[in-house]
Amino acid sequence: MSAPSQPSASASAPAPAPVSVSVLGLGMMGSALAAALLNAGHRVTVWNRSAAKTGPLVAQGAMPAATPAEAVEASPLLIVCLLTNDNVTELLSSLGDTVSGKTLVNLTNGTPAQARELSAWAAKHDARYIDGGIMAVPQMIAGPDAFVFYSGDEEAFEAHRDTLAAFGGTKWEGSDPGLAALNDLALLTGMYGMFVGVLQAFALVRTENISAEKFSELLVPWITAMLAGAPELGRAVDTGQHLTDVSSLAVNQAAFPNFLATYRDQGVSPELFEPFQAILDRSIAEGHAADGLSRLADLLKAEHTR
Ligand code: FVH
Repeated sequence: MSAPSQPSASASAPAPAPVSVSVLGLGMMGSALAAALLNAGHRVTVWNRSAAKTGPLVAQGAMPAATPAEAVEASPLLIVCLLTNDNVTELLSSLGDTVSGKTLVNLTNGTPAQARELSAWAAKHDARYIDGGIMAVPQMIAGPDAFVFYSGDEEAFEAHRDTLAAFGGTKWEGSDPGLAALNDLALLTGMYGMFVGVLQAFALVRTENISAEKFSELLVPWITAMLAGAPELGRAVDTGQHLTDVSSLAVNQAAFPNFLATYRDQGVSPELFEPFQAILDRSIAEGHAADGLSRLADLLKAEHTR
């Protein structure tokens, strides 16, 4: 398995030779992907369950496929971007052996387990499988900040890397097909956790008619400064050295009831933060009072994996 790589930018690279690519699924994201391939000079065939969505892309030079099988027939490289992997499984089941000899790049959001299952399905049908996790919204595709995690068939990835660079940076995670989804979901976990805190803070300040937008001027630099400590926190998680002289779990556990009480007093639901009190309480009960917050990453693991 190769070492994870940094996203490689496509901006300064020479334009890759035009190739034939089929894009199956033209929702907001699939349409952005197909447009990026067209802009990069490739021959693009498009298919969507609701045929009307092919219109704008055909106007830009794409060829419409009337059926998924026609899209598969048209190109050696197939990009699939549907709503869920259940939709992908259903689509692939209808295609069967027609995918033989093709490279299938699945950019649908899903779980590592689903990616491994789809990879096994592809292998059974003599197709090469690459799973991807898109770290961008459709408007960012092909821009400087977009990148995509990839994992699965490394030879196929290397063969198509230049074409895939049309979407943004390419970040190879390894030959286990589940790794792209794992990294994707881990980054999004950090994002959701952050926004949960931001939204709770907004709800709290609004109870006193403080402008949430104005408050964000304090919040953004504060969160940014706190996040600068993430590598140190990560090191503690990696090494299991959780003892701290900064802010112990005992101190956090003693203070956290103030947060929950304030939410209730001010008429804000504590439902998103009560689980945090519960794990702080468990950390003390299990004897980790002198450790820092990094210990919680261990406590979050299912018992049999600790
Ligand atoms: N949009 C975003 O910001 C995020 C960014 C990160 C990656 N996600 C994931 O990308 C997948 C597609 O998302 P999307 O934004 O394109 O979603 P929609 O615009 O809702 O399009 C959904 C497409 O899926 C087709 N589809 C749904 N069910 C089926 C089915 N049973 N069989 C075949 N196709 C199906 C749908 O077709 P239609 O409704 O137009 O006929 C659209 O093409 C997703 O995994 C995100 O999590 C996007």
